[in-house]
Amino acid sequence: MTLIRRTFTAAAAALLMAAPFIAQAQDIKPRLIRFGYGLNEQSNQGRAVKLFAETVEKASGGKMKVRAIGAAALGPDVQMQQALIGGAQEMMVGSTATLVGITKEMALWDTPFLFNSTKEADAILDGPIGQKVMDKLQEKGLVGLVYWENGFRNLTNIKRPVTKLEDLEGIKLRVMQNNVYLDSFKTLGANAIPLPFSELFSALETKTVDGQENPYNTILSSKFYEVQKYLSITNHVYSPWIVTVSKKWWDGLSKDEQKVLMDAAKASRDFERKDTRDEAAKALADLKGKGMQINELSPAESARMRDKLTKVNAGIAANVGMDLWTETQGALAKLRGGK
Ligand code: KDG
Repeated sequence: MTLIRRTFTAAAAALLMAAPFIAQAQDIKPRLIRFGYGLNEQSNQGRAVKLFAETVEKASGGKMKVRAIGAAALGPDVQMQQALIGGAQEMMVGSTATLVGITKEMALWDTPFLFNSTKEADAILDGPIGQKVMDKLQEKGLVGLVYWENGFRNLTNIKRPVTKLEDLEGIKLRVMQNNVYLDSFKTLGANAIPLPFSELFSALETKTVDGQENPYNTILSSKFYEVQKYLSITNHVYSPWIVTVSKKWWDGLSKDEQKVLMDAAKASRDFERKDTRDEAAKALADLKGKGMQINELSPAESARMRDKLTKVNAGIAANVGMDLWTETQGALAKLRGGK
């Protein structure tokens, strides 16, 4: 046998011997998951993403690593959604309201005063109706895992306390990029201006807008109290967040990997809801301590707001589909002890 053949044979033998170790070395290279979100690391959103990351790494024995990337460093919700659809990013959490452009049924969750309590919200979102809406994402290249709680939204502004509907007249109010929010606040007389969350603080600071609406947790964690004087408690809508993954990427995972992610998503949902509610319970006192002037709409004024906003419901029902709308109203009536 010539020298060249002998050398080649020896090299081939060595490679064959090393193959399992190379394979094993490749095996331990962790699967990296980029998880983008819009609030900061200290927010309820950031704390829940951190817990999700820790749970995935532990459950996968280090074979799956989640890189939590907050403060909209990967872009606003709508940009991250496109990155997931294209497969350039693996995971995100964001508002269901910013998903309406992709899946119109998500507008169901924008309905003013849809839920009267977090108990109702959990029951519907985690039940068949929430799953049905979530499943609609798949035809658009996204997979919804769980809903988290953003929370009941309230108004802040620099002009005046909102004690009655007329006080909203002419206030430049930032809203999420979503037609229901736009229509709702135009109906209430505000000058509604859609902006991504990532631009909100600077828009408030430069007085490009006078006010905004968000749950207490976000007003606290995003330090809106530094640039807003009045907080008016309206609880005008319950806003969910939703944890989504790229379907392109999800479909390439093993069943075991998908189970690790789904189990961690459910654990993070339960953690996030409790953490958010605990924080919200003391947020008013915290915000008062930061100098905000707080008022609560009277039941009569709240009823006026509800009545005025039912005008948008017909548009939502037509948009999401009467079957889904009717099913939701029926499920809520049942929860409330109705027929
Ligand atoms: O990633 C930030 C989004 O979750 C955002 O939708 C939060 O409620 C929000 C808002 O007002 O934009």
